[in-house]
Amino acid sequence: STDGTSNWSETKPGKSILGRHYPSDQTTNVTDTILELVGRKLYDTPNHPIAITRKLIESVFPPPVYKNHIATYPVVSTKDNFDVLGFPEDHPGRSRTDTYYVDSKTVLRTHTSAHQHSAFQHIADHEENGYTICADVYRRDSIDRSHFPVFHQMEGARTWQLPPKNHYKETRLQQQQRRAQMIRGSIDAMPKHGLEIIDEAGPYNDHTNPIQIQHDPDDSQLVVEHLKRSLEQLVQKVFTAAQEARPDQKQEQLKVRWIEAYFPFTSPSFELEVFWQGEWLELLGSGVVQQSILNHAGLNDRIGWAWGIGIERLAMLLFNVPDIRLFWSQDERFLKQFQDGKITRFESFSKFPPCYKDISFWVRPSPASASPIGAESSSGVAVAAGGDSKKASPAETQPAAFHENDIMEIVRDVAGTLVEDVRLVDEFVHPQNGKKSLCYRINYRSNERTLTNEEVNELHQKVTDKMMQLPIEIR
Ligand code: FA5
Ligand code: MG
Repeated sequence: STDGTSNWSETKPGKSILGRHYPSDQTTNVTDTILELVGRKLYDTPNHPIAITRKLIESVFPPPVYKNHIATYPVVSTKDNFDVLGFPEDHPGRSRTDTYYVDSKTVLRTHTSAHQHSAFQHIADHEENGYTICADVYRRDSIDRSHFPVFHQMEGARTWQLPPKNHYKETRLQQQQRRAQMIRGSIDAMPKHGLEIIDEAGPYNDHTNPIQIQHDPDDSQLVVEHLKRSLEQLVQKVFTAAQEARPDQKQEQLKVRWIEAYFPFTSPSFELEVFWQGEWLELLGSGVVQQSILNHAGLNDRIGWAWGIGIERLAMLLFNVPDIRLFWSQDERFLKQFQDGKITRFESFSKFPPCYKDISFWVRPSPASASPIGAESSSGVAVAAGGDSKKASPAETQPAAFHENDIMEIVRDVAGTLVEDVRLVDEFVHPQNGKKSLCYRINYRSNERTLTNEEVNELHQKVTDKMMQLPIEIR
């Protein structure tokens, strides 16, 4: 340019993602450590448990009713990831503490629902009824054996074009029966399962989990019943597969329950949980699709359901994998245990010793310093969010709020898969000055080898140094 300053887009550093370049801006928070995991295609790696699990889910939701898609490119617009799904402007899922922004308008998708709109349009254009989509997804999230910042989801949806209600020769009851029969027929066609499933949610709840006003309550309840029975088929298949893998041992009955949930893009909404290692583990979110979303895709005359499942979570149950980090392992002792089309019980190789390091600090008093401690951060469910976590810089007059996910991100960035979990172990408020003190315990432990003391000390020092960037005072 004429004034001698160089072109902004040439000098501004950026991110390269699968061959495309994105100039960074002040919103960018995606790290190189995360980008190293982009493009691994575990869902398409022969003999990998993620691929085997993907195929097992597809076998429960097969063509022609469900068209099975894979979405390989992980960068999507905020419009597709949030706006078209009805996320309100202030939804915590949108914040930089929860989501990896490539730039202010572009994110690494946080869920497969980012492709829901185009999948529904595809259905409309091709006169199909349903789909599944498998993809790698990305979230700034807590660190433990069932959470990893890169994971895999599968989304499924099914729609029905119900016959019109205004058939003049029929009574209202006859119309209702004919409409119901469409969905009832496919519910009855599913094989009965012998699982004991606790339904704590019911088909809807007027106050907390309502039927949409556009929907006939009978239609909505049938769609919910079809949704639940379909996903229970999947759970049954997991259970049977696990049993067949170990015919010598009687498998303990899986404990499974439905609970109410909230997503901006479904109502009523439900989550399915499984009892695993002494706790309820969330497998999936689901619900009756918001009619406005179907209408927007040209499916005005249809009603339908959708769900989104964590593939790792299901794979952990299927193969008895105790730690989500193992799916990223390149260790033959892990990889050689799995074979396409087979469900086998993973035999853990010896567990290496843990090394615990604590980090204590004062949180700068700030109006929005709450962190969603104990809540599953989620692309759907509204949890208390800590607001924006822009790195505090001298230029900033307003101190940024502390958010727990910022610690998680630093630990993942420094130590990658060498950390098993990070837990809040102590929290108190100073009686005089009202400042809050937090203590987090980091468990450094490799799945593949014994870490040396020096190595752990070095990692922990790096974590401590990087934490200086946060709006906290190390104690
Ligand atoms: C969603 O992502 C919704 N898009 C699901 C959905 C689709 C609802 C369609 C309704 C209709 P949620 O944020 O709860 O929902 O995540 C879905 C699943 O992903 C969770 O139940 C869990 O199994 C898995 N999951 C979430 N975070 C992680 C993580 N950090 N590591 C591994 N798995 C995770
Ligand atoms: Mg959830």
